[in-house]
Amino acid sequence: MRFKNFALTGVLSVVVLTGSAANANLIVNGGFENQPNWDSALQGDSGYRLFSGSMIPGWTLEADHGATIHNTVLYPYISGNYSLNTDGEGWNGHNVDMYQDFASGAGQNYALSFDWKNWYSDNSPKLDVSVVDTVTSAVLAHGNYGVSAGLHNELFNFVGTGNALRLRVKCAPEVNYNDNTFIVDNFAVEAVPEPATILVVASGLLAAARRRRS
Ligand SMILES: [Ca+2]
Ligand SMILES: [Ca+2]
Repeated sequence: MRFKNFALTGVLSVVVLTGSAANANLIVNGGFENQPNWDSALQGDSGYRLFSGSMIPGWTLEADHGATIHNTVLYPYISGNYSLNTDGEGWNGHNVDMYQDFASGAGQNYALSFDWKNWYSDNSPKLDVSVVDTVTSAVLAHGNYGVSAGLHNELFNFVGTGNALRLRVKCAPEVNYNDNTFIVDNFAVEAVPEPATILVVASGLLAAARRRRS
């Protein structure tokens, strides 16, 4: 009876550990809700602001690229108080090209999720989202989107390499103007528990308990 209790306790601890790891978003400011530079933007009005460099916490914009952030006052958004409009207002003849890096564990399963929708229906620019290994350049997740009605919730599963991985959001192809085609929001990368591992650990503990009982 004592060993049976030991086995049960072991199984419960494994479930709790993996469950808590699954809830942490590895992407900083993935919903664009942190906007401390709203009042010092490159341009804007009461409904949007244009940012460059590292003005959006967590994200780095490539040189000569801008990112447009909408609030909820005048222009479309997805959730919270802010969303990204990927045209970057065509600033310097470019659309958005921004990224952020996050650490990955070798062999660890991850899920990338984000939301997007169209505002205008310009077929020239495409929204391009990827996760690339910063050391090997291996592409672990990639999506390219055009004009499609409704709100889209994208989900990619990929396996970590142990290297830093780079989440990039850009337009490919881009256009050199304020196309207003894509609104995106809620970028998240979360470690995913491996059900097979839990079963193996659980059955191992039960087998050990049985051996000690006999
Ligand atoms: Ca948001
Ligand atoms: Ca715009």
